[in-house]
Amino acid sequence: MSSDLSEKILEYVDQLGSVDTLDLAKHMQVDHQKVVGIVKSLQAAGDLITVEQQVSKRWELTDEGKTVVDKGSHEFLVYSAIPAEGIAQSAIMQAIPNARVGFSKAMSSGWITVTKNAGEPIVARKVDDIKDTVRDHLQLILAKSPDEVTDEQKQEYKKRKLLQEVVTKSFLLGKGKNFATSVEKPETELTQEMIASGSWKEKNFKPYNLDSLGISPERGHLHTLLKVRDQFRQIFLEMGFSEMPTNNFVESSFWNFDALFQPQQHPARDAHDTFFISEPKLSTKFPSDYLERVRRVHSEGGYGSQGYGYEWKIKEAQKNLLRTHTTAVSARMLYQLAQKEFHPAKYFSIDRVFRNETLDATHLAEFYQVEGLIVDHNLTLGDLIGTLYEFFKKLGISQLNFKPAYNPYTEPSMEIFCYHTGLHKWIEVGNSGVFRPEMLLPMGLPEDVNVIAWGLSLERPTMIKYGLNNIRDLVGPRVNIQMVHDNPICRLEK
Ligand code: FB9
Repeated sequence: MSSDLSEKILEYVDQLGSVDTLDLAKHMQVDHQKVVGIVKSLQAAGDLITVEQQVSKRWELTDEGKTVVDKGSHEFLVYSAIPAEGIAQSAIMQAIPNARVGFSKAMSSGWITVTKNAGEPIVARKVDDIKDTVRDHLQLILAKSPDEVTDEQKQEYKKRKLLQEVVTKSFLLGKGKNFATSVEKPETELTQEMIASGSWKEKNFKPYNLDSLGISPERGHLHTLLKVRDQFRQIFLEMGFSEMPTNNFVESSFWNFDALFQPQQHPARDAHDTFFISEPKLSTKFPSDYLERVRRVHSEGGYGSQGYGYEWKIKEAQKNLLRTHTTAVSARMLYQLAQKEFHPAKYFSIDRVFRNETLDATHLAEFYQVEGLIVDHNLTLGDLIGTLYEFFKKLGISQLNFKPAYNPYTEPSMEIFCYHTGLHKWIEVGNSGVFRPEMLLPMGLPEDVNVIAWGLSLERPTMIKYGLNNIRDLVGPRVNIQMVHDNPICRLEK
């Protein structure tokens, strides 16, 4: 089908020298767009033909214009509906379609009069007969002799939506420098036998389109969460933080709780909130002197603290669990830091934590915790607040509010809120505090060294960023892979 159509076109060009695609379409009784399609493929076949875009405008009647030609112009219909003795204006308005336009045109043409005395205005004929030039003009245009109607009249009828100007793009075809009446599909491959037979010499090869982009190879796509993780990583690295190693989901209660001065009877330490490990059930390797200091600060206090005054049990501390926060990793890092000659440090972690919580639209039994901490001499709550403003500014958040909170391992503690311009409301964006001396001093950190820290999740900002209301659309078996595929890279601050 198309190949002979294209050859038909080439024949026309051959006979006529140059031909317009509109006329071609008429000659060959095919849709103009189809001809244009074939011209495009002929163009791709090398310099077979020359193609020049033509823009032609022509006047065409609208449906209303066609009605006028059939029944007469609106003003003509109004005039015709007026009996010799005149008629009530309202009657005309009801009786004739588009009476309003017709009436005003008949008035402006001086065909009718309106007498407004006491009762209802009466319409009467002003002249005995009229000529419906509008109709005549439209008829001329319909009869393909538009030049007999002046341009301003055409503009007038266009304004009256009786006429419309149709712009048609077409192409003037001519003979190209390699014109032929048959489309010899250019070779796209230089094959071994062509080379062997030398037939390549008289073959016509399709020019290489060196600008064409290759097919983008199917490749994996970072999960949306990991795209956001990278953004957070970037922010921390820009602020001079270094990442803590978090590759240990299984942790001992000692580092997850005891080292953080979280008492052994704290509700978070029971199986309702924490996933304990049955195999291996216990960890036994702890720095014994440090463990002793932790036992003492829990049970008897010290470092200016009265402690909790309960009998601290090593068994409890040995229980393995799935870490409930990456603050356990922070404890390990701070302990290691204390074993060396002290130097200020800034650490961050972004990794999974596990909580045996009631599942709902925004909570799963695991989430990615983002945590930052700064260790230095005489750090204050002010330093923490200042740092939080710096951090959230890089997230595109400038309005923060702080609400006093409680964590077993920080005093003072603050929940962080931001005014989210997109959601037009204040939302909780994290938690923070100054680690307690009962946590730091047993590690061996110097007296005047303080640690400020804060934490948030990865899921919440990701859900807000990508407009997801249910965590299961972000994580888990229900995730629509296309969403991961199509989700643009994440610019948190945007
Ligand atoms: O992520 C949270 N909210 C959030 C964060 C960013 C954000 O960005 C938007 C683009 C603007 C939007 C929302 N939250 C913390 C607040 C709430 O969602 C909260 O309901 C849920 N929290 C999780 C814990 O749920 C049990 C988020 C998670 C969380 C909470 C606290 C910490 C870490 C994660 C912490 C801590 C901490 C405190 C002191 C010292 C060290 C760590």
